[in-house]
This record gives sequence, structure tokens and C-alpha cells, in this order.
Amino acid sequence: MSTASGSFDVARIREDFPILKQRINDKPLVYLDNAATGQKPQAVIDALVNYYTCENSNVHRGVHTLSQRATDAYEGARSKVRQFLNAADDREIIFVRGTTEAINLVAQTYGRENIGPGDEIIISAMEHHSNIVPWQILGQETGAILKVVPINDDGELLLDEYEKLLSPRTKLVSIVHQSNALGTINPVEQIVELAHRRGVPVLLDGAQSVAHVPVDVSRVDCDFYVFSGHKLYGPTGIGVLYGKAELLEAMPPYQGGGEMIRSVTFEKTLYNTIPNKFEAGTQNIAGSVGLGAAIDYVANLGMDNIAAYEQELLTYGTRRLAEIGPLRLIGTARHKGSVLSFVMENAHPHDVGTILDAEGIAVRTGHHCAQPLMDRFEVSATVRASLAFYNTKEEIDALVHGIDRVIEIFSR
Ligand code: 7TS
Repeated sequence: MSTASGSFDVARIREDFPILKQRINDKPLVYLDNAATGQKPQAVIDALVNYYTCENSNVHRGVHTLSQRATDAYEGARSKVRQFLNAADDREIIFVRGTTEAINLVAQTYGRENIGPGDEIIISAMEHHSNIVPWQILGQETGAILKVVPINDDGELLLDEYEKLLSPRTKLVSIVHQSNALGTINPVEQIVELAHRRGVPVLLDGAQSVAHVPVDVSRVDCDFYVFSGHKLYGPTGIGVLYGKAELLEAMPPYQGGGEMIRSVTFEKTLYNTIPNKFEAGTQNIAGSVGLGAAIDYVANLGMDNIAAYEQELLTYGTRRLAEIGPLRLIGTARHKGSVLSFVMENAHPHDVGTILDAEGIAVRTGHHCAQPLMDRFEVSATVRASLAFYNTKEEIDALVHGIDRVIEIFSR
């Protein structure tokens, strides 16, 4: 495999991912479903095993040695996330289950406290359902209204339209950093700047971007940034809500229970300070440790190196797929991450996915939890190949070969 690219030795890197050695349907696995979830390097698997083997205990609760070890591991992971995002303070990092829970948390706490009847929340036409539905639920509860920034045929946000939507009624902007279905990377600094000029806070959905581009919340100056550990090559069931301390401090709690309190009587409860105020009950301690190991892993490779290598793959993949006549790429933004979403003449995406699976190639087919976006492109579904730093040009060739199989079968 000719996989060395600059300082990026992909053949070496692939050795770190045991699952990639599998054969599927008697073919080498070609895993191109990274936008759904990333595979886990051995270092993450080892961190989970080590945690349960040597450190497992509950956190913040005991004076005993194991409890202190578990607390150190949990708080150590928080510090790693803080550093990775370049946030100002560990207290601004809240552990949650994932992106979905983080957005629901903001909707149900910040939203209920600050957004009332007739107030407006701006989202975009390319949002994942988890950045639509929580705001609709809030709207049903409070009478707030959703405003949607339109996109062009390449899948780029129309910034002029965004600016026009910002009004004295706008109370929050909640926009995806990198689209899961198109790959578009949005100009988040500009989005934040335009909102802040009018005093409007911005939440960025970083579910996709966090694994593919360097993220610096201090530079971007977003007010909330949310992501899931499992897309960053960490475990499932752990994710992060970053929020500016002054906003988090002013927000009411999300769930009540242990850990989030300072004192409880039957008459009155005083809440804990952040981040504990938002971490009711026993948390996914092992998950946070695994996420910390994933962050160490990608930080060691270098997010700039990862982004550069993935851009090289994207350029190659875009060129190869453009050569296929009966294939139409959906999502051709100038600035995009390593996502190749497409439809084919005569072949339904699910059939394409099934034929590719027979070739050992894992892609996602469907609406990608972005039904309004599918409506915008007048398709019901797409085939999506989403690439990670352990993918290779040879795997893109395998995809092209698989698509040739599809064309052959459907032309019979
Ligand atoms: N936001 C975006 C942009 C996403 O891509 C996803 C998951 C989520 C939010 C929700 O993340 P979760 O970890 O809470 O589920 N996207 C996908 C996908 O594209 N295929 O499977 C999951």
C-alpha cells in the first residue's frame, strides 16, 4: 500500500486500529462511514480496559485511594478537552452523552430561561435533526420561532440571507460547523461576528468538525460548542458541551440529583457550581477517560496534519467520482470536509449501499438525519462516503470499483 503522504504514514497509523484488519463478505473492510462514527485506536481501547482494571470507582465521593484515582482520571480528561478546544477554563467543559444531549441541555436551560414567545432562533437548512428538533420542542413550550438560513446549490450558506435574518427578536444562533450530509464547512468566525455585533449568542454543532479540523473556541469566540466523543475516535455515550463560564453560571440546572447540589433540605436545594451543576448522577467516567485517550491520539498526529491529509483524499475522491457519468455529487461547497455524498441515476441509494457492502465497503445511505436538507436537494436519500485519516486512495479506488459494479448490475 503506498500510503505515506508527507509526514503522514497511513500504513503505520492503520496498525493502531484493530477493526480495520477485518474482512467483510470475504473482502478487506473499507470503512467509509466515519461521519456516523469513527473507529477506535488501540490506545482508546486500552484506556478503557485499564480504567476498569485499575481505577474503577465513583468520582468526587470518597476519600479512598481508588476514588481519588478515578476522580483524577475524570478531571484529567476534562482538562484534555479544555486544552484540545483551547477553552479558557476547565469549568467550561461539561460532560454529556453526546451532541444530541448537549443541544437539548442548552435548549432546556438557556433556552427556557432566555427565549420567549415571538423570539427567534436561527438555524440553517443543513442542520442535523438534533439541531432542529430540540428548538422545535422549545418553540412549542415557549412560542419561540425558528428561522432558517437558506443554502445555494453547492450547499453553501447564504451569508447575506443570514445577516438579513438577524433581528432584534433573535435570541440565539445555532449552526453546524461541518455538515454531516454535505461536508460543507461553514464560516463560523463570520457567523459568530455577525451575531455578536447584535449581542446574539452562538452555539456551534461541532459533531463533525471536531474530528477533522482544528477547533479553537477562544479564537472563534462561540458561546457554546458541542460534540460527541464517538466521532472523535473515542467511546460512545460521552460528549461535551463547552459553554462560556458566565453563560453556564447563569443557566438553571438541566437534571436534578446527586453531584449537582451543594446542599439539600426538603425545603430548599442549593446548586453546585459549574461544571458539576450540569453533571447530575454518576457520569460516564470510563467514557471520559476513553475520550481523553482519543484526544491524546489525534493531538499526537496533529489536527493540521489530519486536515491536510483528508483534504488530499477528498480532492482525489471528488475527481474520481466526477468521472462517473451516472453519478451526481450532492454537496460541492468550496470549503468542505472529507464527505462524498452522491446519488446515482436508476439506482436507489439503499441498493447502492447493499452492493457496496457485498464488496466489503461500508457507506451510509439514507437521509442522514437531515430530511429538510434532502428536500432542499429534491432527493429522498444519498449514498455517503465519509473519510477519516486512516483511509487511503486505494480505498477510494475500491469505492469507484464498487460503483462500477452497481452500474453493471443496473444496466443489465
Ligand atoms: N450533529 C451533527 C452535525 C451530526 O453529524 C450528528 C450525528 C449529530 C449532531 C448527533 O450526534 P450524536 O452523537 O448525538 O448522535 N450524525 C450522524 C451521521 O451523520 N450518521 O450517523 C450519525
